[in-house]
Amino acid sequence: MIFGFYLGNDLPARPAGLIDSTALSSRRPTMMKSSRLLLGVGACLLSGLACAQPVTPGYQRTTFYSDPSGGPFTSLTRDGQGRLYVLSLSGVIKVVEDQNADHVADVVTTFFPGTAVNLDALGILWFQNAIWLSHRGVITRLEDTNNDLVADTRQDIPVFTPASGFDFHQNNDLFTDGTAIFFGLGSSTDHDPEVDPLRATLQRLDPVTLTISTVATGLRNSFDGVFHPVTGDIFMGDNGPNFVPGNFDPPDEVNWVRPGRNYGHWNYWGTPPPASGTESPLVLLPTHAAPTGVVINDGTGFSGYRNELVMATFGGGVGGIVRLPLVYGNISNSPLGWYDASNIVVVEAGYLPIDLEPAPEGGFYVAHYPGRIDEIRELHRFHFLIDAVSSIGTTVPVTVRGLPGSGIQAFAAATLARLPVPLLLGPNLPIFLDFFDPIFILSTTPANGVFALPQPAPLGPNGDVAGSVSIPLAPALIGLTLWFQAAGFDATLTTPLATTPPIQMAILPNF
Ligand SMILES: [Ca+2]
Ligand SMILES: [Ca+2]
Ligand SMILES: [Ca+2]
Ligand SMILES: [Ca+2]
Repeated sequence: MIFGFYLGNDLPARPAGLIDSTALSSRRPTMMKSSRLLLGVGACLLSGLACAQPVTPGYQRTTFYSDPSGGPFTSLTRDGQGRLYVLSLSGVIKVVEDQNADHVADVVTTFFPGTAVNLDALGILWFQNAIWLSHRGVITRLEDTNNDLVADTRQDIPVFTPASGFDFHQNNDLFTDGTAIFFGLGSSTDHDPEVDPLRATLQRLDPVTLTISTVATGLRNSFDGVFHPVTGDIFMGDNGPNFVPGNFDPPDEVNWVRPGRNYGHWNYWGTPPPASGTESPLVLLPTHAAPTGVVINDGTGFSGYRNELVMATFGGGVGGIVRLPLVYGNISNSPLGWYDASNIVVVEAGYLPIDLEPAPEGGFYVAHYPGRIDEIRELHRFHFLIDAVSSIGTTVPVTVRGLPGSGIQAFAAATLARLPVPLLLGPNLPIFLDFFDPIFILSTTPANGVFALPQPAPLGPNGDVAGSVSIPLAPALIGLTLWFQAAGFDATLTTPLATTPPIQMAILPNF
Protein backbone atom coordinates (compact mmCIF):
# COMPACT_ATOMS: atom_id res chain seq x y z
CA MET A 1 0.00 0.00 0.00
CA ILE A 2 2.84 2.34 0.65
CA PHE A 3 4.61 2.00 -2.64
CA GLY A 4 4.43 4.71 -5.20
CA PHE A 5 3.42 8.28 -4.87
CA TYR A 6 0.44 9.56 -3.01
CA LEU A 7 -2.49 10.78 -5.05
CA GLY A 8 -4.54 12.29 -2.28
CA ASN A 9 -6.33 15.41 -3.35
CA ASP A 10 -4.54 17.51 -0.76
CA LEU A 11 -1.04 16.70 -1.92
CA PRO A 12 0.56 17.43 -5.25
CA ALA A 13 1.70 14.42 -7.20
CA ARG A 14 5.42 13.92 -6.81
CA PRO A 15 7.96 11.56 -8.25
CA ALA A 16 7.54 7.93 -7.47
CA GLY A 17 9.54 6.83 -4.51
CA LEU A 18 9.65 3.75 -2.42
CA ILE A 19 8.16 5.47 0.54
CA ASP A 20 4.83 7.17 0.56
CA SER A 21 5.64 9.88 3.04
CA THR A 22 2.15 9.68 4.41
CA ALA A 23 3.11 6.32 5.83
CA LEU A 24 5.67 8.07 7.94
CA SER A 25 3.70 11.15 8.91
CA SER A 26 1.00 11.77 11.41
CA ARG A 27 -1.44 11.48 8.54
CA ARG A 28 -1.18 7.73 8.29
CA PRO A 29 -2.25 6.65 11.77
CA THR A 30 -5.64 8.20 11.21
CA MET A 31 -5.98 6.00 8.14
CA MET A 32 -5.05 2.82 9.94
CA LYS A 33 -7.73 0.22 10.05
CA SER A 34 -8.73 -1.33 13.34
CA SER A 35 -7.44 -4.70 12.18
CA ARG A 36 -4.01 -3.24 12.01
CA LEU A 37 -4.23 -1.78 15.47
CA LEU A 38 -5.29 -5.14 16.82
CA LEU A 39 -1.98 -6.61 15.83
CA GLY A 40 -0.25 -4.74 18.57
CA VAL A 41 -2.90 -5.83 21.02
CA GLY A 42 -2.45 -9.45 20.04
CA ALA A 43 1.27 -9.33 20.54
CA CYS A 44 0.79 -7.66 23.87
CA LEU A 45 -1.70 -10.28 25.01
CA LEU A 46 0.65 -13.01 23.98
CA SER A 47 3.51 -11.46 25.83
CA GLY A 48 1.49 -10.89 28.94
CA LEU A 49 3.51 -7.73 29.19
CA ALA A 50 3.05 -4.09 28.47
CA CYS A 51 2.38 -3.13 24.88
CA ALA A 52 5.54 -1.05 24.90
CA GLN A 53 7.52 -4.23 24.32
CA PRO A 54 7.83 -4.63 20.57
CA VAL A 55 9.59 -8.01 20.50
CA THR A 56 7.64 -11.08 21.56
CA PRO A 57 9.23 -12.70 24.63
CA GLY A 58 11.48 -15.56 23.67
CA TYR A 59 12.94 -13.58 20.80
CA GLN A 60 15.70 -11.04 20.81
CA ARG A 61 16.37 -8.19 18.43
CA THR A 62 19.82 -6.66 18.36
CA THR A 63 21.43 -4.09 16.11
CA PHE A 64 23.82 -5.73 13.68
CA TYR A 65 24.74 -2.59 11.77
CA SER A 66 23.79 1.08 11.67
CA ASP A 67 24.67 2.95 8.53
CA PRO A 68 26.30 6.33 9.19
CA SER A 69 24.51 7.80 6.18
CA GLY A 70 21.13 6.47 7.29
CA GLY A 71 20.54 4.24 4.28
CA PRO A 72 17.74 4.13 3.42
CA PHE A 73 18.08 0.37 2.99
CA THR A 74 15.94 -1.58 0.58
CA SER A 75 17.34 -5.09 0.11
CA LEU A 76 19.65 -7.75 1.51
CA THR A 77 21.38 -10.74 -0.04
CA ARG A 78 24.18 -13.15 0.89
CA ASP A 79 26.98 -14.40 -1.33
CA GLY A 80 28.33 -17.92 -1.66
CA GLN A 81 30.45 -17.43 1.45
CA GLY A 82 27.51 -16.19 3.49
CA ARG A 83 28.61 -12.56 3.50
CA LEU A 84 25.76 -10.08 3.84
CA TYR A 85 25.21 -7.35 1.23
CA VAL A 86 22.88 -4.42 1.79
CA LEU A 87 21.46 -2.10 -0.85
CA SER A 88 20.56 1.53 -0.34
CA LEU A 89 17.75 3.25 -2.21
CA SER A 90 20.43 5.27 -4.04
CA GLY A 91 22.07 2.13 -5.44
CA VAL A 92 25.04 1.93 -3.05
CA ILE A 93 25.84 -1.66 -2.15
CA LYS A 94 27.87 -2.47 0.95
CA VAL A 95 29.22 -5.77 2.24
CA VAL A 96 28.67 -5.93 5.98
CA GLU A 97 30.73 -8.58 7.73
CA ASP A 98 30.88 -9.83 11.30
CA GLN A 99 34.31 -11.41 11.27
CA ASN A 100 34.51 -12.11 15.01
CA ALA A 101 30.99 -13.58 15.14
CA ASP A 102 29.75 -11.39 17.99
CA HIS A 103 26.56 -10.46 16.14
CA VAL A 104 27.84 -6.94 15.44
CA ALA A 105 29.21 -5.93 12.05
CA ASP A 106 32.89 -5.00 12.16
CA VAL A 107 34.10 -4.75 8.55
CA VAL A 108 32.16 -2.78 5.94
CA THR A 109 33.23 -2.60 2.30
CA THR A 110 31.57 -0.57 -0.42
CA PHE A 111 30.97 -3.09 -3.20
CA PHE A 112 29.32 -0.64 -5.58
CA PRO A 113 29.02 3.16 -5.20
CA GLY A 114 25.67 3.49 -6.96
CA THR A 115 27.06 4.98 -10.15
CA ALA A 116 24.47 5.71 -12.85
CA VAL A 117 21.62 4.01 -11.05
CA ASN A 118 18.03 4.83 -11.97
CA LEU A 119 16.20 5.56 -8.74
CA ASP A 120 14.85 3.67 -7.00
CA ALA A 121 17.26 0.81 -6.36
CA LEU A 122 15.04 -1.84 -4.79
CA GLY A 123 16.71 -5.24 -5.04
CA ILE A 124 19.94 -7.17 -4.95
CA LEU A 125 20.59 -10.87 -5.39
CA TRP A 126 23.72 -12.99 -5.30
CA PHE A 127 23.37 -15.33 -8.27
CA GLN A 128 25.97 -17.19 -10.35
CA ASN A 129 28.98 -15.47 -8.79
CA ALA A 130 27.71 -11.93 -9.29
CA ILE A 131 25.51 -9.37 -7.59
CA TRP A 132 22.41 -8.51 -9.63
CA LEU A 133 20.97 -5.09 -8.89
CA SER A 134 17.36 -4.13 -9.59
CA HIS A 135 16.87 -0.44 -10.26
CA ARG A 136 14.17 1.38 -12.19
CA GLY A 137 13.85 -0.21 -15.62
CA VAL A 138 17.16 -2.06 -15.40
CA ILE A 139 18.80 -5.08 -13.85
CA THR A 140 22.55 -4.68 -13.59
CA ARG A 141 25.02 -7.53 -13.23
CA LEU A 142 28.00 -6.55 -11.08
CA GLU A 143 30.97 -8.87 -10.82
CA ASP A 144 34.00 -8.70 -8.54
CA THR A 145 36.67 -10.34 -10.67
CA ASN A 146 39.64 -9.96 -8.29
CA ASN A 147 37.98 -10.92 -5.00
CA ASP A 148 38.43 -7.63 -3.16
CA LEU A 149 34.69 -7.20 -2.55
CA VAL A 150 34.55 -4.29 -4.97
CA ALA A 151 32.65 -4.68 -8.23
CA ASP A 152 34.85 -4.50 -11.34
CA THR A 153 32.52 -5.17 -14.24
CA ARG A 154 29.02 -3.98 -15.04
CA GLN A 155 26.38 -5.18 -17.45
CA ASP A 156 23.04 -3.36 -17.73
CA ILE A 157 19.97 -5.34 -18.80
CA PRO A 158 16.90 -3.21 -19.59
CA VAL A 159 13.73 -4.87 -18.33
CA PHE A 160 11.11 -2.23 -19.10
CA THR A 161 10.89 1.36 -20.30
CA PRO A 162 9.71 3.67 -17.56
CA ALA A 163 6.95 6.01 -18.61
CA SER A 164 7.96 9.60 -19.08
CA GLY A 165 7.19 11.58 -15.99
CA PHE A 166 5.76 9.59 -13.13
CA ASP A 167 5.83 5.84 -12.99
CA PHE A 168 3.96 4.31 -10.12
CA HIS A 169 5.92 1.13 -9.52
CA GLN A 170 8.90 -0.64 -11.03
CA ASN A 171 11.00 -3.81 -10.94
CA ASN A 172 11.32 -4.84 -7.30
CA ASP A 173 13.52 -7.15 -5.24
CA LEU A 174 15.07 -10.20 -6.90
CA PHE A 175 14.84 -13.86 -5.92
CA THR A 176 15.91 -17.13 -7.44
CA ASP A 177 15.24 -20.84 -7.74
CA GLY A 178 18.93 -21.36 -8.46
CA THR A 179 18.47 -21.39 -12.24
CA ALA A 180 17.06 -17.93 -13.08
CA ILE A 181 16.18 -14.57 -11.55
CA PHE A 182 12.61 -13.62 -10.68
CA PHE A 183 11.05 -10.31 -9.70
CA GLY A 184 7.75 -8.53 -9.39
CA LEU A 185 7.24 -5.75 -11.92
CA GLY A 186 4.69 -3.41 -10.38
CA SER A 187 1.69 -1.76 -11.99
CA SER A 188 2.03 1.58 -13.72
CA THR A 189 -0.98 3.09 -11.90
CA ASP A 190 -2.64 2.66 -8.53
CA HIS A 191 -5.55 0.59 -9.85
CA ASP A 192 -6.31 1.43 -13.48
CA PRO A 193 -6.35 -1.15 -16.29
CA GLU A 194 -2.76 -1.85 -17.23
CA VAL A 195 -1.73 -0.64 -20.66
CA ASP A 196 1.69 -2.29 -20.55
CA PRO A 197 1.42 -6.11 -20.63
CA LEU A 198 4.75 -6.39 -18.84
CA ARG A 199 3.44 -4.56 -15.78
CA ALA A 200 1.71 -5.97 -12.70
CA THR A 201 3.41 -9.31 -13.25
CA LEU A 202 5.99 -11.77 -12.04
CA GLN A 203 8.92 -11.78 -14.45
CA ARG A 204 11.67 -14.32 -15.08
CA LEU A 205 15.07 -13.18 -16.29
CA ASP A 206 16.95 -15.87 -18.17
CA PRO A 207 20.63 -15.68 -17.16
CA VAL A 208 21.84 -16.95 -20.54
CA THR A 209 19.75 -14.98 -23.02
CA LEU A 210 19.29 -12.03 -20.62
CA THR A 211 15.68 -11.76 -21.76
CA ILE A 212 12.61 -11.58 -19.57
CA SER A 213 9.37 -13.51 -19.79
CA THR A 214 6.09 -13.16 -17.94
CA VAL A 215 5.38 -15.90 -15.40
CA ALA A 216 2.10 -14.69 -13.89
CA THR A 217 -0.15 -11.63 -14.10
CA GLY A 218 -2.53 -9.59 -11.96
CA LEU A 219 0.07 -8.92 -9.27
CA ARG A 220 -0.23 -5.21 -8.47
CA ASN A 221 3.06 -4.66 -6.69
CA SER A 222 4.77 -7.75 -5.33
CA PHE A 223 7.89 -6.53 -3.63
CA ASP A 224 9.61 -9.84 -2.93
CA GLY A 225 9.14 -13.55 -3.32
CA VAL A 226 10.63 -16.88 -2.38
CA PHE A 227 10.77 -20.44 -3.67
CA HIS A 228 9.72 -23.20 -1.30
CA PRO A 229 12.84 -25.31 -0.75
CA VAL A 230 10.99 -28.64 -1.03
CA THR A 231 8.12 -28.08 -3.47
CA GLY A 232 9.61 -25.31 -5.59
CA ASP A 233 6.40 -23.30 -5.30
CA ILE A 234 6.61 -19.50 -5.44
CA PHE A 235 5.16 -17.34 -2.68
CA MET A 236 4.97 -13.56 -2.93
CA GLY A 237 3.35 -10.75 -1.00
CA ASP A 238 1.23 -8.26 -2.92
CA ASN A 239 0.35 -4.70 -2.01
CA GLY A 240 -3.21 -3.60 -2.69
CA PRO A 241 -4.30 -0.21 -4.01
CA ASN A 242 -5.17 2.87 -1.97
CA PHE A 243 -7.48 4.89 -4.11
CA VAL A 244 -10.20 2.70 -5.54
CA PRO A 245 -13.53 4.52 -5.21
CA GLY A 246 -15.68 2.65 -2.73
CA ASN A 247 -12.86 0.27 -1.82
CA PHE A 248 -10.13 2.33 -0.21
CA ASP A 249 -8.74 -0.37 2.01
CA PRO A 250 -8.68 -3.81 0.42
CA PRO A 251 -6.54 -6.38 2.24
CA ASP A 252 -2.97 -7.02 1.25
CA GLU A 253 -2.08 -10.51 0.09
CA VAL A 254 0.29 -13.43 0.10
CA ASN A 255 -0.05 -15.42 -3.11
CA TRP A 256 0.87 -18.92 -4.20
CA VAL A 257 2.07 -17.79 -7.62
CA ARG A 258 1.73 -20.37 -10.36
CA PRO A 259 2.77 -19.90 -13.97
CA GLY A 260 0.11 -18.57 -16.30
CA ARG A 261 -2.34 -17.56 -13.61
CA ASN A 262 -3.85 -14.14 -12.92
CA TYR A 263 -3.96 -12.79 -9.38
CA GLY A 264 -6.71 -10.23 -9.72
CA HIS A 265 -5.26 -6.76 -10.18
CA TRP A 266 -6.78 -4.51 -11.68
CA ASN A 267 -10.21 -6.10 -11.34
CA TYR A 268 -10.04 -7.57 -7.83
CA TRP A 269 -7.94 -7.19 -4.69
CA GLY A 270 -8.26 -9.58 -1.82
CA THR A 271 -10.62 -12.50 -2.36
CA PRO A 272 -12.21 -12.38 -5.82
CA PRO A 273 -15.83 -13.39 -6.45
CA PRO A 274 -16.52 -16.98 -7.55
CA ALA A 275 -15.70 -17.83 -11.16
CA SER A 276 -13.72 -14.62 -11.58
CA GLY A 277 -11.04 -16.44 -13.52
CA THR A 278 -8.46 -15.08 -11.10
CA GLU A 279 -6.69 -16.65 -8.19
CA SER A 280 -7.55 -16.08 -4.54
CA PRO A 281 -4.74 -15.05 -2.21
CA LEU A 282 -3.23 -17.79 -0.13
CA VAL A 283 -3.33 -15.48 2.90
CA LEU A 284 -5.13 -12.21 3.42
CA LEU A 285 -3.04 -9.69 5.28
CA PRO A 286 -4.44 -6.71 7.14
CA THR A 287 -5.03 -3.69 4.97
CA HIS A 288 -1.93 -1.45 4.88
CA ALA A 289 0.22 -4.29 6.20
CA ALA A 290 2.42 -3.68 3.15
CA PRO A 291 4.30 -6.97 2.74
CA THR A 292 7.91 -6.47 1.74
CA GLY A 293 10.71 -9.02 2.22
CA VAL A 294 9.98 -12.72 2.63
CA VAL A 295 12.19 -15.69 3.48
CA ILE A 296 11.71 -19.32 4.44
CA ASN A 297 12.11 -20.38 8.06
CA ASP A 298 13.98 -23.65 7.70
CA GLY A 299 13.57 -24.29 11.39
CA THR A 300 17.23 -24.57 12.24
CA GLY A 301 17.01 -21.74 14.75
CA PHE A 302 13.52 -20.33 14.88
CA SER A 303 10.38 -21.91 16.27
CA GLY A 304 7.47 -22.54 13.95
CA TYR A 305 6.32 -24.78 11.15
CA ARG A 306 9.17 -26.16 9.13
CA ASN A 307 9.63 -24.12 5.93
CA GLU A 308 7.00 -21.57 6.85
CA LEU A 309 7.29 -18.03 5.54
CA VAL A 310 8.76 -15.20 7.57
CA MET A 311 7.64 -11.86 6.23
CA ALA A 312 8.34 -8.21 6.86
CA THR A 313 5.30 -5.93 6.95
CA PHE A 314 6.25 -2.34 6.35
CA GLY A 315 3.09 -0.39 6.44
CA GLY A 316 0.77 1.87 8.25
CA GLY A 317 3.28 3.35 10.65
CA VAL A 318 3.40 0.03 12.54
CA GLY A 319 5.88 -2.39 11.03
CA GLY A 320 6.39 -5.99 11.91
CA ILE A 321 7.99 -9.36 11.39
CA VAL A 322 5.51 -12.19 11.22
CA ARG A 323 5.74 -15.95 10.82
CA LEU A 324 3.24 -17.22 8.26
CA PRO A 325 2.71 -20.95 8.87
CA LEU A 326 2.60 -22.81 5.60
CA VAL A 327 1.52 -26.43 5.26
CA TYR A 328 0.66 -28.73 2.36
CA GLY A 329 -2.52 -30.79 2.54
CA ASN A 330 -1.90 -34.51 2.55
CA ILE A 331 -4.86 -35.05 0.17
CA SER A 332 -4.73 -31.93 -1.99
CA ASN A 333 -0.97 -31.48 -1.92
CA SER A 334 -1.80 -27.78 -2.05
CA PRO A 335 -0.49 -25.20 0.38
CA LEU A 336 -2.45 -23.49 3.09
CA GLY A 337 -1.23 -20.56 5.12
CA TRP A 338 -2.62 -18.19 7.68
CA TYR A 339 -1.98 -14.93 9.41
CA ASP A 340 -2.51 -14.76 13.13
CA ALA A 341 -1.57 -12.17 15.72
CA SER A 342 0.06 -14.93 17.76
CA ASN A 343 2.61 -15.43 14.98
CA ILE A 344 3.94 -11.91 15.25
CA VAL A 345 7.57 -11.80 16.25
CA VAL A 346 8.04 -8.03 16.21
CA VAL A 347 5.49 -5.24 15.98
CA GLU A 348 6.51 -1.68 16.63
CA ALA A 349 5.41 1.83 15.78
CA GLY A 350 7.90 3.39 13.43
CA TYR A 351 9.51 0.08 12.48
CA LEU A 352 10.10 -0.13 8.72
CA PRO A 353 11.39 -3.62 7.97
CA ILE A 354 11.87 -4.07 4.26
CA ASP A 355 13.89 -7.21 3.62
CA LEU A 356 15.16 -10.31 5.42
CA GLU A 357 17.94 -12.84 5.04
CA PRO A 358 18.74 -15.90 7.14
CA ALA A 359 21.45 -15.27 9.74
CA PRO A 360 24.22 -17.77 10.54
CA GLU A 361 22.66 -19.20 13.70
CA GLY A 362 19.19 -19.70 12.32
CA GLY A 363 17.68 -16.31 13.02
CA PHE A 364 17.16 -13.53 10.51
CA TYR A 365 18.79 -10.29 9.50
CA VAL A 366 16.22 -7.57 8.93
CA ALA A 367 16.89 -4.41 6.94
CA HIS A 368 15.15 -1.49 8.67
CA TYR A 369 14.59 1.17 6.01
CA PRO A 370 16.27 4.08 7.86
CA GLY A 371 19.70 2.51 7.55
CA ARG A 372 19.84 -0.22 10.16
CA ILE A 373 20.22 -3.99 10.03
CA ASP A 374 18.80 -5.94 12.97
CA GLU A 375 19.34 -9.55 13.86
CA ILE A 376 16.34 -11.37 15.27
CA ARG A 377 16.88 -14.71 16.96
CA GLU A 378 15.46 -16.84 19.69
CA LEU A 379 16.86 -16.40 23.16
CA HIS A 380 18.86 -19.30 24.56
CA ARG A 381 18.21 -21.27 21.43
CA PHE A 382 15.56 -23.65 22.63
CA HIS A 383 12.95 -23.95 19.96
CA PHE A 384 9.94 -25.93 18.88
CA LEU A 385 9.41 -27.13 15.35
CA ILE A 386 6.19 -28.46 13.83
CA ASP A 387 7.29 -30.74 11.05
CA ALA A 388 4.15 -31.47 9.01
CA VAL A 389 0.57 -30.51 8.30
CA SER A 390 -1.53 -30.46 11.49
CA SER A 391 -4.82 -31.78 10.15
CA ILE A 392 -7.34 -34.10 11.75
CA GLY A 393 -6.49 -37.79 11.49
CA THR A 394 -2.77 -37.23 11.25
CA THR A 395 0.18 -37.75 13.52
CA VAL A 396 2.30 -34.63 13.39
CA PRO A 397 5.99 -35.01 14.09
CA VAL A 398 7.42 -32.25 16.23
CA THR A 399 10.98 -31.53 17.23
CA VAL A 400 12.35 -29.70 20.22
CA ARG A 401 15.83 -28.43 19.70
CA GLY A 402 18.22 -26.82 22.14
CA LEU A 403 21.65 -26.52 23.57
CA PRO A 404 23.70 -29.70 23.46
CA GLY A 405 24.18 -31.06 26.94
CA SER A 406 20.87 -29.73 28.21
CA GLY A 407 17.46 -31.26 28.70
CA ILE A 408 13.94 -30.25 27.97
CA GLN A 409 10.36 -30.77 28.96
CA ALA A 410 7.56 -30.02 26.55
CA PHE A 411 4.15 -28.74 27.50
CA ALA A 412 0.99 -28.66 25.46
CA ALA A 413 -2.45 -27.18 25.85
CA ALA A 414 -5.51 -27.71 23.72
CA THR A 415 -7.76 -24.76 24.03
CA LEU A 416 -10.59 -22.81 22.50
CA ALA A 417 -9.13 -19.68 23.97
CA ARG A 418 -7.54 -17.32 21.54
CA LEU A 419 -4.39 -17.04 23.58
CA PRO A 420 -3.22 -19.14 26.49
CA VAL A 421 -2.56 -17.81 29.94
CA PRO A 422 1.03 -17.47 31.10
CA LEU A 423 2.10 -19.34 34.21
CA LEU A 424 5.43 -18.96 35.86
CA LEU A 425 7.55 -22.07 35.67
CA GLY A 426 10.39 -20.34 37.45
CA PRO A 427 11.55 -16.81 37.94
CA ASN A 428 10.74 -14.94 34.74
CA LEU A 429 10.06 -18.14 32.84
CA PRO A 430 6.43 -18.07 31.79
CA ILE A 431 4.86 -21.16 30.29
CA PHE A 432 1.81 -20.31 28.29
CA LEU A 433 -0.90 -22.73 29.29
CA ASP A 434 -4.57 -22.17 29.82
CA PHE A 435 -5.81 -23.78 33.01
CA PHE A 436 -9.17 -22.12 32.83
CA ASP A 437 -10.44 -23.15 29.46
CA PRO A 438 -12.78 -26.16 29.47
CA ILE A 439 -10.51 -28.08 27.13
CA PHE A 440 -7.08 -28.50 28.54
CA ILE A 441 -4.53 -31.25 28.47
CA LEU A 442 -1.13 -31.25 30.01
CA SER A 443 1.20 -33.91 28.77
CA THR A 444 2.09 -35.25 32.17
CA THR A 445 2.44 -38.86 31.12
CA PRO A 446 4.67 -40.04 28.30
CA ALA A 447 2.87 -41.17 25.17
CA ASN A 448 -0.57 -40.37 26.51
CA GLY A 449 -2.18 -41.08 23.16
CA VAL A 450 -2.40 -37.55 21.90
CA PHE A 451 0.68 -35.72 22.97
CA ALA A 452 3.76 -37.90 22.64
CA LEU A 453 6.01 -35.13 23.77
CA PRO A 454 9.30 -35.28 25.60
CA GLN A 455 9.07 -35.64 29.33
CA PRO A 456 12.08 -34.35 31.20
CA ALA A 457 14.62 -35.76 28.86
CA PRO A 458 18.18 -35.03 27.81
CA LEU A 459 18.61 -33.79 24.30
CA GLY A 460 20.14 -36.12 21.77
CA PRO A 461 23.68 -35.69 20.53
CA ASN A 462 22.56 -33.27 17.84
CA GLY A 463 20.53 -31.23 20.29
CA ASP A 464 17.15 -32.64 19.19
CA VAL A 465 14.35 -34.54 20.81
CA ALA A 466 11.58 -35.85 18.59
CA GLY A 467 7.95 -36.15 19.57
CA SER A 468 4.58 -36.23 17.93
CA VAL A 469 0.98 -35.17 18.26
CA SER A 470 -1.81 -37.47 17.11
CA ILE A 471 -4.87 -35.51 16.09
CA PRO A 472 -8.02 -37.66 16.10
CA LEU A 473 -10.07 -37.87 12.91
CA ALA A 474 -12.77 -35.73 14.48
CA PRO A 475 -14.10 -32.84 12.40
CA ALA A 476 -15.38 -31.19 15.56
CA LEU A 477 -11.79 -30.46 16.45
CA ILE A 478 -11.22 -28.32 13.37
CA GLY A 479 -10.52 -24.79 14.44
CA LEU A 480 -9.25 -25.83 17.83
CA THR A 481 -5.88 -24.51 18.75
CA LEU A 482 -3.06 -26.43 20.36
CA TRP A 483 -0.35 -24.56 22.13
CA PHE A 484 3.11 -25.94 22.66
CA GLN A 485 5.97 -24.73 24.64
CA ALA A 486 9.14 -26.37 25.83
CA ALA A 487 11.27 -25.48 28.77
CA GLY A 488 14.98 -26.07 28.62
CA PHE A 489 16.80 -27.40 31.68
CA ASP A 490 20.39 -27.92 32.66
CA ALA A 491 21.97 -31.33 32.25
CA THR A 492 20.57 -32.54 35.56
CA LEU A 493 17.06 -31.69 34.37
CA THR A 494 16.40 -29.73 37.53
CA THR A 495 17.19 -26.10 36.84
CA PRO A 496 15.05 -24.39 34.20
CA LEU A 497 17.11 -22.26 31.87
CA ALA A 498 14.75 -20.88 29.30
CA THR A 499 11.61 -21.56 27.35
CA THR A 500 10.81 -21.63 23.70
CA PRO A 501 8.26 -19.09 22.49
CA PRO A 502 4.73 -20.51 22.69
CA ILE A 503 3.89 -22.06 19.32
CA GLN A 504 0.36 -22.42 18.06
CA MET A 505 -0.65 -25.50 16.13
CA ALA A 506 -3.86 -25.08 14.21
CA ILE A 507 -6.10 -28.14 13.78
CA LEU A 508 -6.95 -28.07 10.12
CA PRO A 509 -9.40 -29.98 7.95
CA ASN A 510 -7.95 -33.03 6.25
CA PHE A 511 -7.54 -31.14 3.00
CA1 LIG B 1 31.68 -8.36 15.05
CA1 LIG C 1 37.09 -6.20 -7.39
CA1 LIG D 1 -4.80 -10.48 -5.79
CA1 LIG E 1 14.68 -10.13 -0.46
